[in-house]
Amino acid sequence: MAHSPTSLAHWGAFTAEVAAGDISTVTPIAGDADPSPLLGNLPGAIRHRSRIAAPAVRRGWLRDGPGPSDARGADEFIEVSWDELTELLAGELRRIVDTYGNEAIYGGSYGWASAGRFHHAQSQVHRFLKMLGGYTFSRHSYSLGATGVIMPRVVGTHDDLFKRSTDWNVIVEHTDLLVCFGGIALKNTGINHGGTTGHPARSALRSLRDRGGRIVSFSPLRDDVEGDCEWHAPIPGTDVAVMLGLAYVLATEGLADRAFLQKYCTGYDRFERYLLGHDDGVAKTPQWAARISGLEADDLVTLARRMAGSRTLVTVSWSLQRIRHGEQAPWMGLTLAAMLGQIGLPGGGFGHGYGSMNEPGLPPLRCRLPALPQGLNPVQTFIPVAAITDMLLNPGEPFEYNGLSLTYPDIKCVYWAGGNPFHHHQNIPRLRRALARVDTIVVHDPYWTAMAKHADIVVPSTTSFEREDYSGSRNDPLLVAMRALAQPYENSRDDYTTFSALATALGFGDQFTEGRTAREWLVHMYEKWAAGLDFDVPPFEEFWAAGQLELPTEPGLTLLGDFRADPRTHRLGTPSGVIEIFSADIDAFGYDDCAGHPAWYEPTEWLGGPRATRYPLHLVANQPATRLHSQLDGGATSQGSKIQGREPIRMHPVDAAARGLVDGDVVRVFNDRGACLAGVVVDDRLRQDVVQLSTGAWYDPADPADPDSLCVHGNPNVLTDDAGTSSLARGCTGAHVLVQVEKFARPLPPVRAHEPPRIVAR
Ligand SMILES: Nc1nc2c(c(=O)[nH]1)N[C@H]1C(S)=C(S)[C@@H](COP(=O)(O)OP(=O)(O)OC[C@H]3O[C@@H](n4cnc5c(=O)[nH]c(N)nc54)[C@H](O)[C@@H]3O)O[C@H]1N2
Ligand SMILES: Nc1nc2c(c(=O)[nH]1)N[C@H]1C(S)=C(S)[C@@H](COP(=O)(O)OP(=O)(O)OC[C@H]3O[C@@H](n4cnc5c(=O)[nH]c(N)nc54)[C@H](O)[C@@H]3O)O[C@H]1N2
Ligand SMILES: [Mo]
Repeated sequence: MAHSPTSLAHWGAFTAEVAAGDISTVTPIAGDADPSPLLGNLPGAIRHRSRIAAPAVRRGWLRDGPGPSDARGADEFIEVSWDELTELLAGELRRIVDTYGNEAIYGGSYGWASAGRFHHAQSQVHRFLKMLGGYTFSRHSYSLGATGVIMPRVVGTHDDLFKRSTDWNVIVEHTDLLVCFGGIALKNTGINHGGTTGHPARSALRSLRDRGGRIVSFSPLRDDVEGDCEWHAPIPGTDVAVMLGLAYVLATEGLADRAFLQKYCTGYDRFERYLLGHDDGVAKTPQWAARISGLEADDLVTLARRMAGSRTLVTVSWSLQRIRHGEQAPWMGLTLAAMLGQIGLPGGGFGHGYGSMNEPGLPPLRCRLPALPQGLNPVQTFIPVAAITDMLLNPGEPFEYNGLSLTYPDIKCVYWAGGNPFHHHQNIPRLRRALARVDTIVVHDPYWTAMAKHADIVVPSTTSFEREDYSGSRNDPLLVAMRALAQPYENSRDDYTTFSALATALGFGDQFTEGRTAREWLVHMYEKWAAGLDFDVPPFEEFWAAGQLELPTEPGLTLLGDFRADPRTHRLGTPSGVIEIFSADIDAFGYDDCAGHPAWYEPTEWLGGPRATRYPLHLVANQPATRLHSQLDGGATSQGSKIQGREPIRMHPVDAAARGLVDGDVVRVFNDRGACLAGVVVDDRLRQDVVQLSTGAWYDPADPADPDSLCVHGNPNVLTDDAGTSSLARGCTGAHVLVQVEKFARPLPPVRAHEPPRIVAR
């Protein structure tokens, strides 16, 4: 048994024992004070039965050639050699480009893939497709679809809200009142894109409390803040109304900081007219907010006064913008913080994403990281990332996005490497119908995910544990060498090797590889990076031997501290240079679902609306505590949470009793879009009428040929609505959906999600 040097996943750095070609035990690195439980999914990940052993082609595609097909997801596969795969795939890409043009390739290929600066699947696939002549691409993320559009317009940036957020140490020292909308869910802070080598959030919250700081959490789930806190459980999706109720108290009791609003903001007056009801006759009083949110008006009045009297940090989790009208919560959170006048003061102001990812609160690097050059995409056509089904079903149709009138392209080939749309996209029955209409779907993945099973050409990738790389992230001090822990599984290959062979077959091999092996790229990227730094780093071999390299960071930041200190020099990137509580640009778009100032809009999927009479439970489809998205769902930590093999659904005791349900029952969760099975966990740490079913259980249709089939495993995206946040951002709205739950009385169908599809001889 060999003990490895350090390696790394998006959820932490570790060493591993390796036996018989697989990870057997994992030990977090010594410096990580609060390692992620997700490390428990790694043992057995390399030789798991869901691995793809060899290149494979869907039988119907091989037989009939490219074209629309309803058989995707139900068909058998035929294994082919690498040479045959390269020839088939290169030929098909050439055919698409020659017949329809590069725009007909959708290469958005959204997804988290694995950590690693060189083998990062997104970087590889985008570099390859750019050199092929380009592809239709996607903008923004499922994570921050609404924030990514609204916040640059109103505060001039979205990235810096996380990258240059107020440091945990500043919060610990200065914040008196931490008012968190969406809690600070420690389960989520295990993760950081590109990996993370320390997890300070838990101890920061503890130290804050030790100093006398108070935490107020607005969330349907009590355990979104661990330990002592004041818990308010509004009806999900009503946070903006709650914030307006608080703002009303500030505005009418002389508690709003008018000097701050005058100097650092624009458009407060326009917003205040709305707040006080001068235009629509509806004053957004605490009583008004209480009627919508189900909270007590007096509690809001008291809290607003406390917020004005203390050093207060208002935080908004990312989940609050992954719902219909998701633009409003971060914009209104910022507005509320602006009214308190503490933006830019240590421990006060605004935060976005504490408890969503590890990054907020961590000091940023003072330098960039080594990177694989990407080149430019000759094709300009794009969609907002979560519009994939809309695009595939509506070629040639116009749509609105961020003030632009755009047209959906006619896609013939969908190319995916490093993501899983059957994890991330809403309304899977609709997605399946959309995927059925293209000519060819190509998927690179190490595992037989549902996306791989719905592909025509399946490319078996290695995992990051079977190759050499290094990784780091912009708010973590360590660049970590990732040593290969085992040989590539069966006939799998890293994506670089696949794309190199394809590029060679297509005539641009030298341009793609620049004549370098993967190892030579690691050295080259490192050396190029090192040459651009204003401090010295050791030569590559020395870094590689040491296993890690500590980089300088910028501790002690306060978000927008420099803007407050000197608003002229640190003018924001908004049209006015200051915070836009009213945006003339957004107003000019004339959208009826996103006006020029933050406002309350009734969502469709909420307990206060008409749909709730048919589907009376509000399902929170949040991030899973036991894995990263769908990754390693077959691992021990994830499997350990399942109930009779199904994903757990948490229910309030009153809701469970009303349906005759007890712990361990299997239920059918359904609405008019679809249905899935899940295993009941009765828990009073939820608001009544709320159920929680996290994302990430692999889609497992009882009848793979039927797009409307019951998912027997518990993927909430068979239920969610594929509606955008608004005409402004068209972000993902998968966080919320209304459902009904009933006992599943029939014999339990087997879970086959992690079994490979049928592979047949030619
Ligand atoms: N209902 C609902 N839906 C949601 C959300 C929600 O809150 N509610 N959240 C959304 C959010 S925030 C996100 S970010 C998305 C996440 O959606 P994704 O990022 O698409 O989900 P992952 O499961 O991380 O998919 C990554 C895939 O990459 C594969 N992979 C790993 N390493 C490699 C590699 O080296 N090469 C290749 N080729 N493949 C590799 C993995 O096996 C896996 O299949 O989901 C979104 N979906
Ligand atoms: N363990 C783990 N951690 C992860 C991930 C993962 O897959 N697993 N994914 C990572 C990724 S890609 C992302 S983008 C981030 C996402 O970060 P978030 O979007 O913030 O994560 P969620 O877990 O969806 O939501 C956080 C909490 O918000 C609460 N919430 C939901 N709806 C409402 C509401 O209407 N009002 C209020 N007040 N609260 C609400 C839920 O109770 C939920 O637990 O997480 C990251 N962290
Ligand atoms: Mo995300």
